[in-house]
Amino acid sequence: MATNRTFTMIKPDAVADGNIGGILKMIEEAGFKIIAMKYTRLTTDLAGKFYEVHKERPFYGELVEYMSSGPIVAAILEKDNAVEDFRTLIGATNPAEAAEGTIRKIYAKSIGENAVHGSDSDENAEIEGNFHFSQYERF
Ligand code: DAT
Ligand code: MG
Repeated sequence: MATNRTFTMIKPDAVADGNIGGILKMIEEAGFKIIAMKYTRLTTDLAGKFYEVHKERPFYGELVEYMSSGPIVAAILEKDNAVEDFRTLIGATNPAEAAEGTIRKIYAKSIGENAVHGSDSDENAEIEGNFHFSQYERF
């Protein structure tokens, strides 16, 4: 299991607002190496599968609709302690609670439209990276 990798998406609101460059700059300056990256758009089916763990939660429908509403940037990132360090860099789910200087504090609009995804465990980082990328798309 690759404990030095995590998976991220720059979400539709951040892409639409022209924040891809700003967010990637923060990610690179924090010492993450980009292993795989693509500009793509999730269908509602794919977004539903990606967030299947949240199926029973009241915001699931809204989340799936939002995540398929426009293009995203998906990426696999590498760094020592990647999952935990990336969660620290992005900040709390709700930007109102996110620490100063975090990506969500700077770029997120709300708890739903919160600019970026970050895996919550090594196991999910592996699953989520495999969801978006083949072995031939990793460098
Ligand atoms: P995180 O993205 O910080 O891992 P999560 O896994 O609990 O947060 O939820 C996944 C996404 O679902 C989150 O990024 C935004 C959305 N979401 C979470 N809680 C929500 C809520 N109370 N209302 C609306 N959307 C929510
Ligand atoms: Mg999560």
